[in-house]
Amino acid sequence: MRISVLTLFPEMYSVLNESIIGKALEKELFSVDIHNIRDYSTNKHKKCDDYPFGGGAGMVMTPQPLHDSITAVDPNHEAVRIYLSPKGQTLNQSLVRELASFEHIMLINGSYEGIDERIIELDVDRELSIGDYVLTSGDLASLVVINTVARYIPEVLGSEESTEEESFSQGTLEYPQYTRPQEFMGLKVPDVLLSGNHAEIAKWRRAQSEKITAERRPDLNKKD
Ligand code: 4FL
Repeated sequence: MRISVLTLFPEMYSVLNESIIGKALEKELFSVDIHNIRDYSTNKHKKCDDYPFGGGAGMVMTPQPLHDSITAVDPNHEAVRIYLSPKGQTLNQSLVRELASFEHIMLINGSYEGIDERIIELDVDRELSIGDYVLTSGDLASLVVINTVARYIPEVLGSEESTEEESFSQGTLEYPQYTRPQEFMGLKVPDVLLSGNHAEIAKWRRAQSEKITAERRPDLNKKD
């Protein structure tokens, strides 16, 4: 899988060199190519934003650098072009799985005041939000998309991690986990987990998942 990123803040993506994602990129299990939208501005000062027609606060990203960077990186429109925006479809685990099935996605990042609407009309396939709040730019949302999608790429997660049993994968929240020691600050690990009875352990975990999901997230539908 290939993920192309168009941004005014390429340095924000240095976090991709860390942790499990950094390892996966080193191993070339997928690729991320970062493009600075400013490099495509034909303005003599490389300007990429301007005042909104009709007035109002803030600046709007101009269409030229966006359109030229999008078409330079994806000339034959082979990528699924995604604009990160609070107006978009809200990301969830099933949408992450869908995005992970594409060969090439492009993440287009605007500043918080947004981009010229004509770019959305001309060049964008989908608008995606990571939640109901406003960021200073789409870039942190793009990093969330990259991180969540990468976990579905074969071999990115080691054998100890799994996308099958975790929160949301069954449409439920995950059961509580414990590790050594068996007693910590007077608190004991539930006996069933030490019993070696795998059927009883599975039953307990299922019951715990259902209880915590009903308490905290009754809105989660069983299939997510
Ligand atoms: C994008 C917020 C995706 C939530 C400002 C610019 C945003 C965002 N999800 N805030 N883009």
